[in-house]
This record gives sequence, C-alpha cells and structure tokens, in this order.
Amino acid sequence: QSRSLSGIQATSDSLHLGNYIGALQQFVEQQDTHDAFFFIANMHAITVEQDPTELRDRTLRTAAQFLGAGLDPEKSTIFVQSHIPAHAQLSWVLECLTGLGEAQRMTQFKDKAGKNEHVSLGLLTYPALMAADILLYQADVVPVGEDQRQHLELTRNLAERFNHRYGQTFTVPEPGILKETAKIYDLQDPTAKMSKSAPSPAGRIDILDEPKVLAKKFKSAVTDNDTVIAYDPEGKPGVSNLLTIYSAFSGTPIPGVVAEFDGKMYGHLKVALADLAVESLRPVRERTQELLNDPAELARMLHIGADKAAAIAETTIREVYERVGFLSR
Ligand code: AQP
Repeated sequence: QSRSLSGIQATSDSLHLGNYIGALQQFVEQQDTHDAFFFIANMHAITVEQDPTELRDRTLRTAAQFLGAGLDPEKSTIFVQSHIPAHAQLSWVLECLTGLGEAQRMTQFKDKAGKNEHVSLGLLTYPALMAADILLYQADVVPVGEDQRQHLELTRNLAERFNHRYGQTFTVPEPGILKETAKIYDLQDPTAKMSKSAPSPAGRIDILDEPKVLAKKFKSAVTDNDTVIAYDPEGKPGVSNLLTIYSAFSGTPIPGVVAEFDGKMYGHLKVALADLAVESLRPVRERTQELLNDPAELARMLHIGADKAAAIAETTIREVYERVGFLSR
C-alpha cells in the first residue's frame, strides 16, 4: 500500500480553512486508501518564537482537531514530531547535503525572513527538517497545499542526492497537491493566501470559529463590483475563492457550483456558503471540544502513534548513519 505522510504546525489555537481544505481533508480521505502517517510539527513551530505553555497546549489542540476532522487513530498513525528524535538526526545529515544558496532561495524563507525582526538559523534549515520528516518514513505521497510545493521539490532533490552519493536509501516522494483547492485565499485580500500570520483575522476562517463569527466573515468577504458569479481566479479572485470553498465543502466540482448559482447575486452565494460552512464545521468543532476535555486520552493516543512511528524512523536512521559512515556504538 502506498504510504501517505504529512504534518501541520502547532502554531495556532485553531487551524484555518486553508489548512483544512488544502491538507486535513486530504488526510482524512487518504487514511482509507493509504498507509497513513500524520504528525503535529512542533519542531517546525519553534523556527519562530513560541511561548512554551502555549506551544504545549497548541500541540494537543492540533491533535484534537486532527481527530475532530475525522482522522481515526485506528487507521492513521498520528504523532508529535518531537517524540521521534530521528527527525532531528536525519535533518542534520540532510542540512549537510543542502547548499546555502539552495536554502536561501526558498520563497517561504524569504517571506518569513522579510517579516521577522529576528531570523533564526532554523527558519533557513526548515526545509531540511521537512525533508527529514518525509524521507524517514519512506513516504510515497505528501498531501499538502500549493505553498509547500517548492519544499517538496527540494525534498525530492535531497532524496535523489543522498541515494546517488550513498546508495539507494530513500523513496523519492510525490507531492499530493489538489489542483483547485491547493490554495485558499484570504477573504479580505483574495490575492494573498489564507494564513495564520495575516494582519487581520477577518479574512481568515478558523475551523473552531463560533458559527456566528464564521457566518459574518463569509458575509463580509471581498468580491468585486461586477455581479456575475463566474469562476475566474485571475479576473474575479474573491468570487472564485468562495466558489472553491463551496466546492470543497459540498463535494460538487466547481462547474456544478457555478451552474447552481447561475444568475444569482453575490449575496446568495455568501449566505449559502456561510450556512454550508457552519454545518460542515459544526461537528468538527464539537468533536474537537469534546476531545479537549480529556487531554490524558489524547496524550495516550499520541503515545501509541509515537511508538508506531518510532519503529519505522529508527530503522531508517540506522541505515542512514551506516551509509554516511558514522561508527556504530
Ligand atoms: N491558504 C492555504 N491554502 C491551502 N493550503 C494551505 N496550507 C496552509 N495555508 C494554506 C497547508 O496547510 C498545511 C499546514 O501548513 P503549516 O502547518 O505549514 O501551516 P502554515 O503554513 O504555518 O500556515 P500558514 O497559515 O501559512 O502560517 P504562516 O502564516 O505562519 O505561514 C500545509 O500542507 C500547507 O500547505
């Protein structure tokens, strides 16, 4: 069975709709068709400053949202990145195979380095850690949003570079990026991706938002001065984004959604979308809140996940150490 693996950072109290549609919905589908591994990336989170208490809390909250969205620990291996030391071990080896210029060219690094006053080395080496996350488990496919495509390309290059230099060791993974839902845009600025670090929360739908808040954000989404509902990401980015989100929640392909709203006003689409999103996210929110009432049970589930993940990660890192010539103990 093909192996799917992906992670989400523990950097907010709630995941947003971009994380949900671009990544988490794919995770839930793939757990039935793949040998599935999903982790909470708390090591990636500290590439920018995090409050320790908050990070611990958000790690559990992210795990609860994984389950709340429908991941099943019986089907998927769900774990916390820092529970598996091999991520850091392999990351070091891969950093030594990565060119400085290669890392500096990553657009995420350039963006974040531009925004943050203090730029850590971790922000630069982030993609080597991400490559380690993936290659440790010999993943075949990595379901992510479009913003991670460049990092995945680097992961593939590093896998090939390692295999070429030291002998066949790593599976070269394929990106699992869905064409239409790979990038969800900010509701207030539909040319920018929906993001945790957006200046205003008004353009970001958090999946744990209260129904009223959620509906209000959709209803005040920026569209354009035209009145025609059509899918045209270049010319009508706001409306197209709403159609994409509607399609992701309803399961109806975009042309079907466009037909459904043919001749209607923008207001219709916004109200229908708000209702659909509220109803789709309600069970996710309720399950997540329930799970958060029992943190000990969540911790137990993560412990089991870590045991399963460790068994694979340790086999890979042993082979890697052998291949690079580290003396065995
Ligand atoms: N807007 C998006 N549309 C589609 N997919 C998205 N992803 C993130 N934003 C969008 C995907 O979500 C997964 C987890 O991403 P992450 O843990 O790296 O989260 P992030 O990138 O920190 O989220 P943000 O909001 O983008 O944070 P900032 O603002 O800090 O950069 C990934 O698969 C990602 O592609």
